[in-house]
Amino acid sequence: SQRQQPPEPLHWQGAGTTDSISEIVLGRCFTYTRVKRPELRDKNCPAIWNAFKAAFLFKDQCNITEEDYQPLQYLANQTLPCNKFLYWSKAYTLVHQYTKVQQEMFTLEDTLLGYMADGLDWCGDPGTSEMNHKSCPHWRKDCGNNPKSVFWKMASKWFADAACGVVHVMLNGSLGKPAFQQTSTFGSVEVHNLHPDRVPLLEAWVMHDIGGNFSDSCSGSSINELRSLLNKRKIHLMCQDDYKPVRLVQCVSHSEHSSCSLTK
Ligand code: N1C
Repeated sequence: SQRQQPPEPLHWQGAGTTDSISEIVLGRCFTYTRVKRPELRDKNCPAIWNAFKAAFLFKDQCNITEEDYQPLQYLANQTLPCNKFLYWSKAYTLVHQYTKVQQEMFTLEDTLLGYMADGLDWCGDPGTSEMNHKSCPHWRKDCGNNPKSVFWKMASKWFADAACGVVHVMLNGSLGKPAFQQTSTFGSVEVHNLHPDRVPLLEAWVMHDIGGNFSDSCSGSSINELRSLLNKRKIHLMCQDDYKPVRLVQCVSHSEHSSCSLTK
C-alpha cells in the first residue's frame, strides 16, 4: 500500500544521482570485500546494494530517517581495530592521502560503508522505483533530511559509536575559520557519540597548508572549545600542530620548503 506523498518540486537545488551508481556501489563493494579486505569476503554485495536503495526509494526525499538506513548499516557492519580510528573535518584530501600510506589507520571512507558512498550523489524519484538523475535535495537550500545527508549522519554516528582506544582527528588550521566547528559532522555527531568508557583520549592534529594561512592552531580558542566539550564527557584531549608523519605527506609536493628539511 503506497502512502500519499506531498508534492515535490520538479527540480531540487543539489546535484542529481551519479550516473551508473548501481555499478559503482556494487563494484566498490566487491573491490572492498574481495580485494582490499578479503577477510570480509562473506559480505553479500547484492543484498547490500538492495538495502542501500531501499533506504530511500519510494519515500519522501525530505523525510529520510537514520532508521531507513539500519538494514544497510547492519549488512555492511565490520569490526575495526582499537587505536586506529581517524576522524577529520575540512581536511578530506590530506586525510585520505595519509591513510593511503598509513594503511593501519581508518577513516570512515576506509570502511566498507564509507568506501561505497564516497563522492557519490543519490536520491529517489518518489513516484517511481527509479533514482533521480536530474537533481537531489540540497541540504541547506531544500531540506536536511535528504538521502545523502542522513546517510553521512548515520555512518558518522556508527563510526564514532564503534571507536575504542586512543582516537585521532585531523583538523585544518588554514581555513581562515575555526579549525573546530560545533556545526560540522565531527563537532555535532562524532564528538558526542564517542564512548568515554572505551575512548580515554582524543589526539587532534591541526595541519597547516605549506605556504598557506596559519589561521588556527592548538593554542587557538576553537581547540579549547573542543577540549571543554570532551572534558565534560570525561575524554581527554591532546593536540599537536603539524603532526610530523602527515607533514611528510604534504612535503611530497613541497620538498624544497624549509619545513620539509630533514633537520627541521
Ligand atoms: O562535516 P565534517 O567535515 O566535519 O565531516 C567529517 C567527519 C569525518 O570524521 C567522517 O568520519 O564526518 C564523517 N564524514 C565522512 O566521512 C564523509 N565523507 C564524505 C562526514 N561527511 C562526509 N562526506 C561528505 O563531506 C558529506 O557530504 C558531508 O556533508 C561533507 C562533510 O565534510 P566536512 O565539512 O569537511
